[in-house]
Amino acid sequence: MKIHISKLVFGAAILLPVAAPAQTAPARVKIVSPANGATVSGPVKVVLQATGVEIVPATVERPGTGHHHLFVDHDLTPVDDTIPRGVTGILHLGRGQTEFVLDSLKPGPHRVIAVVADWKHIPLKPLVVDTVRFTVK
Ligand SMILES: [Cu+2]
Repeated sequence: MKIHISKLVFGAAILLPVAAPAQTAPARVKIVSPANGATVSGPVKVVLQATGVEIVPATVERPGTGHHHLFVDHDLTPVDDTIPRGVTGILHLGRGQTEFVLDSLKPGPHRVIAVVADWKHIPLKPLVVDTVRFTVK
């Protein structure tokens, strides 16, 4: 058993230098749930997965980081501008959350767009975005 664990640790150590250049790989975001095209019951938990960018609270001013935003049945705002606050359908996950529960979606079709933006709430470039469409029954 001990041999197994040390082998695993050794393996991880070897992988680290290979994984490090991921910083320069293009950042991506994926809405893991709900699945595109799914029919779901409310409340709807949106689960986000980002790669190539560190998801942090909006208060962290550091390159290579950002926080999630959800556009719920709302078109994207201009990508060179600050994502507005206090707008129905636009959510800042400003504490660095990677999940958010939408508890007031009416039955019917919906669209959620996820965008990662920096501490100034300006979308990262190139744009880090994903879209799902789903139906609440
Ligand atoms: Cu924001």
